[in-house]
Parts: sequence; structure tokens; C-alpha cells
Amino acid sequence: MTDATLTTPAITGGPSLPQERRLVTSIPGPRSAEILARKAAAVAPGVAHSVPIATVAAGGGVIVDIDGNSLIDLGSGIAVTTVGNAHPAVVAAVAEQTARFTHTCFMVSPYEEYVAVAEALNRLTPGDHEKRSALFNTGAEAVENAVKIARKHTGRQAVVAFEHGYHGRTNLTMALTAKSMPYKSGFGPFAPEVYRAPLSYPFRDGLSGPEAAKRAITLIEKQIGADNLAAIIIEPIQGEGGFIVPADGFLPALVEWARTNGVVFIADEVQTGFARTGAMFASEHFGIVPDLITTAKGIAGGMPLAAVTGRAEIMDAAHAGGLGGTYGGNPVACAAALAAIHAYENDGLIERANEIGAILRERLTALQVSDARVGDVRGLGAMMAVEFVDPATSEPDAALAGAVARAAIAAGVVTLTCGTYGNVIRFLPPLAIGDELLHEGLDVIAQALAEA
Ligand code: PLZ
Repeated sequence: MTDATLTTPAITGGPSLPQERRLVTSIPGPRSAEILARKAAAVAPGVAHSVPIATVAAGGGVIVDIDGNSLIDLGSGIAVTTVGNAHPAVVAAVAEQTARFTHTCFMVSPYEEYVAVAEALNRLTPGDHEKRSALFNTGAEAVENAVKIARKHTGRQAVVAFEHGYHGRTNLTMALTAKSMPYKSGFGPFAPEVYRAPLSYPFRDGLSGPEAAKRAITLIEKQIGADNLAAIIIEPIQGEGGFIVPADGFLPALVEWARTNGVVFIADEVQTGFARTGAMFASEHFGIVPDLITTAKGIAGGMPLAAVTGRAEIMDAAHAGGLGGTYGGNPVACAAALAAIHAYENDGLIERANEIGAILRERLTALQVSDARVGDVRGLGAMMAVEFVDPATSEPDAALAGAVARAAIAAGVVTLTCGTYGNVIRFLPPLAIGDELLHEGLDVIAQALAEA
């Protein structure tokens, strides 16, 4: 290509796309392969991909590629298109907003869309205390800002993150993230005053929630000291780390300890937020009310938007002009968020996440019963995973997870892996997927496992 034009055909996405798995070529087909060859020549190889197709449309439960293949989507672009890709209300809101104005910078001349998103977040996040929100572009940026705010509020510097935690790819969020490859290796030095505490990982540690919390709190008290600690940050369910659901009582004990010691408790709900887990926010499942909550991904139906929401007295600590960014709370992203949030609240999507969760749990548990290589089935709502192990030793089997995912993709099912040990397949379908397509996707996974 010598000019900046596209070869992509005109095609409309959204839920009116035929809801079917349809392979007309092998994956990748010839036209996808051509674009992936251009990618290899033009795009930095650090930006890798897991599904070798060139996407032209998506909606409901499918992704369509440039060769005309229609793949079942069990990933939602990593938990982003939770309302469904190219959701009609999101598309309409984006079109309407784009035609009025695309940007002013909220720090130059503010607009209602941003304020309305902040109001919605303040209303929907756990707890009925007075709250404020600030908007950003990415999950990592929200996490960075939550830490800034907690430090300013407490006048302390240290931050505790957890084993298996994932918080982003910027310098501070790399420091907060546990896993070296591929996220951190060679990219240091990392931000100082970040400490790591042990998690509750019921499948591997056998501890009760209170026992695991005691282990973490002892480490924090002995190695850092509450007086030095600004914040504890944790994902209610570890996402990239392997969809690890902590044992009952773990999170409440941490929240209680943080409150007693003047430490800001930050729930990173970037992956778990917005109906995904069968509640508007995963914190609700664990009965916790975080001081600050970071959100992104599902918030705006695919448009880049992120937020920090929390207690007014903490959020008010940052001085005027101390928070912001050129694009934070872009009006088009905010308009998309208002449409997506309206859908979460009014289209039964929390119930739908629970229905999808019931199907996933039943099908995946059946796999576990018939195949000892499925060591664990876990998750909540439409955020479920299987952890593959060597049946003899329970050692992680990353090769098996990789083989199953590759076979499923080749058969037309977009399947994502995760986990510190790379041995987890995760299921994050759009809530717009139909039961039949979901079952077909799970049939393909089951067959891929049987043949692996
Ligand atoms: N916090 C809990 O899950 C992003 C990462 C994909 P950004 N997770 C997907 C990848 O390999 O880069 C994530 C998350 C949690 C923060 C983030 C970071 O969000 O929008 O990717 O910056």
C-alpha cells in the first residue's frame, strides 16, 4: 500500500449480522493473511495478536473477517464489548455526538456528557456515600490516577498490589502488575514504593478467606507498615492472572483492615465492571464497598473511556488542575458510555450475564467431570474460566491451554487464554450472544479438548 486507504469492504456490523459460525476459508484466509503480512512489515512486533484474522464487522455473538468467515466471539475484545459489538444505541449515540462536536478538551470548555457519566458512576458504584468521578482514556490511566489521589489524600507513598494482579502497561501499572513475561520483562526500572502481597487462590493455596487475609496483612504490617501505606489495590477477581476468585471473607477482611488503618482500598474493576460478573460491579458479590473504584473496558461499548470513582473526601484531595489529560472523558466516548450504561440498566443485561454464567458453569463443570485435565472451573456470571493441569501432579499445563485455544480459533471460535502460568482459558462472551451460539462455541472447545 502506498496511500492511506482501506481495502475493507463496506459492511454493517451489530446484532443484525447473521448469528452463525461460518468458515469459508481456513483461518487465516488469503485476504486476512495479506493484511497480517502488511502488519508484520508495518506494525511493531511488540503489539502481538492471538486470532489471525482481519476483522471487518462484529455484533451479537460473532466477529466477521475480510474473507467472509464468521467466528463465534467468546472474548468481547477482552471484556469490552459487553453490551454487544456495534450496539445500535452506542452507534447512534456516537454518530449523534460526532456530528455535534468531537472534542473541546473537558479542561478547556466542559460539556454535559462528561458530567452525566460521572453522575451515573457515582450512582451505580457500591456504597451510598457522597462520591466524585474523574474520567480518563484507559484502564492503566485510571489506575495511575487512583494511586495519585490516594497518595495525595493520605500523604503516604507505599502501594500494595497482589500476586497474579494485572493493572496495565504504563510504568507505575507495570510495577503493580505481577507477571514478568510478557508485560514487564526488560522494560524496567519500575516505579518505586510498590509492594506485593500474597493472594487468596483457593484452587492452589487451600486457605480460607480469613487465613489468606491474615497472611497478606501480616506481610503488609511487617514489611511496609500501615503508617507508610497509601493504598491497597486489588481486582475483586484477578483477570489476566487467571480469573482467580478469592475465598469468602478475604476481600472484606482486607477492606476492614484498610479502613482501620487509614489506607485507601482501591478495587480495580476494569475487567469485572459493568454487568460482566452478574452484578453491576463484582465488589457487590463480596459485600465490599471500596474507597475508590477504577473502571474502563465495558463502560462505553468499545469506545476508549476509563474512570476513577470514589469517596468525595478522598477524591477532593487532588488540587484543581492536578488531574486530567487532553482526551480524558472525550465527548464521543462519553456519549457511547451513556448509551451503554442505559443498556446495562434497562435491557436486563445483569440477568443475562447470570444466565450466560449458568450455561458456562454447567458446560464447563461437565467437562471437568469427564476430563481430569480440567483442574478448576471458576468465575462469576459471564466471566468464567477453566484451569488446565497435569492430572497426576496438578502442575499447570500451559501447552494444553494453548493447544485448545489454537484449535478452537482454527474452528471459528475466538478463545482467549490467561493466567500467571498461561494454563487458563477464559470465557468473556458479549452479553448479546444467543444461547445457541454460546453452546456451539462450547461444543467446539469441548471437541478441541478431546482431540488435544
Ligand atoms: N486493570 C484489571 O484487566 C486490562 C490487558 C490486555 P487498559 N486488561 C487487558 C493486554 O494484554 O494489554 C486491565 C485490567 C485490569 C487494568 C487494565 C489495563 O487497562 O485499558 O488496557 O490500560
